[in-house]
Amino acid sequence: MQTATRSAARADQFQTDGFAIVPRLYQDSEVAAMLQCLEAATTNGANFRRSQDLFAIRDLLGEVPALWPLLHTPALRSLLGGLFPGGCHVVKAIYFDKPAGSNWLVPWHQDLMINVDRKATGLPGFGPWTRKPEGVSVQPPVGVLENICTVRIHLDDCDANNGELRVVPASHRGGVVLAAGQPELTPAAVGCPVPAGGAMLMRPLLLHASSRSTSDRPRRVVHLEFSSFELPVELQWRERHFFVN
Ligand SMILES: O=C(O)CCC(=O)C(=O)O
Repeated sequence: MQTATRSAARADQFQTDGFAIVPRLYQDSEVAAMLQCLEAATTNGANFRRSQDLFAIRDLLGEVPALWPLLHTPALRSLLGGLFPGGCHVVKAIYFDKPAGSNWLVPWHQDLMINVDRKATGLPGFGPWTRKPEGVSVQPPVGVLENICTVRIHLDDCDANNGELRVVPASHRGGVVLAAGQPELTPAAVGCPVPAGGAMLMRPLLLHASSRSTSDRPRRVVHLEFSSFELPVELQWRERHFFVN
């Protein structure tokens, strides 16, 4: 398939199903540079979580700003240009390392919370609020979530054995799904294998989960959320570090 046709098919799938796979967004040398940068990062503070089943860095681009020039390639800009013609900001970034044999599993959920700089009570449609050591988060109106595109960049080959994401196609179109409504939807789930250097695009409202790893291979992912939405003046995105245009 020609590149333009492939891009159009991917855009259609993203629109309809709420996710799409880009098999090759980064070259091997670019992935190697990202891994080197992450390995050099310090591992202390509220944004770092390390156990035998998971190593995670929250506010990744605040903690490891040297990673951004490695991520922000012409290929990423071109991908995002199709989704946000007027430009967008990174609004959340997390590194997930699910090591070989990890027991870390993630049950079915939607990503409903955004990270903000403060609690601003009385904003219509915003809530509930949470306050954790790393900062304040809030569930915004559905329109804010519908504007976000998550790009999960895979640094290792990922498949059903080492914790691929499972998703329910098109489940992002029904707004917030209550826990009682999930069993009706999850039998339609599909697995999302992604090769190293590839990326998975998804809408935060897409129902997703991931399993334990039964493999001797790690599964390292850079999770980036992008948005062009301007929050009400009382609030700022807590991790709005970089603009892409
Ligand atoms: O990376 C995973 O396995 C799950 C991550 C996830 O569900 C999330 O970021 O919401």
